Amino acid sequence: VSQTVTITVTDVDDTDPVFTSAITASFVENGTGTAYTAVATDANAVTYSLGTGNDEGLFDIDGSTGAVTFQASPDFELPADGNTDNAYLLEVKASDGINTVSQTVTITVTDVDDTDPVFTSATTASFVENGTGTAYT
Ligand SMILES: [Ca+2]
Ligand SMILES: [Ca+2]
Ligand SMILES: [Ca+2]
Ligand SMILES: [Ca+2]
Repeated sequence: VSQTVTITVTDVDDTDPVFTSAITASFVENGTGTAYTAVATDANAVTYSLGTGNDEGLFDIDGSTGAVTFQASPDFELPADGNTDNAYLLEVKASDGINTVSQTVTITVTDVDDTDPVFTSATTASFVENGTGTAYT
């Protein structure tokens, strides 16, 4: 006897997501909100996450939008990144549920003048009566 057997090959998503977002961004100190947005394309829905081992612990990422935010507003004068050079390094991951790819992103915190001027002149002066000219500088 004989029988006919049909073997159907089923599809597996074996195509990696592809990052289209930049690998650098800059962010003004003392700011809040999105510092960087990870974007990767794939035939399927992509979810985002952060790696470990760099400065990722200082950031949050929105798994569906890829928006990266500082957990605490960065201070240029007190950099919190590993080597305190205001260049924050993080590994961003994109997954389609099966395949995960990553890229390393550098977010550079830029300086704003947030230091008040400081008076160095004396707080008292004396001036001889009947005089003219500069009384105090
Ligand atoms: Ca895919
Ligand atoms: Ca500052
Ligand atoms: Ca750094
Ligand atoms: Ca500053």
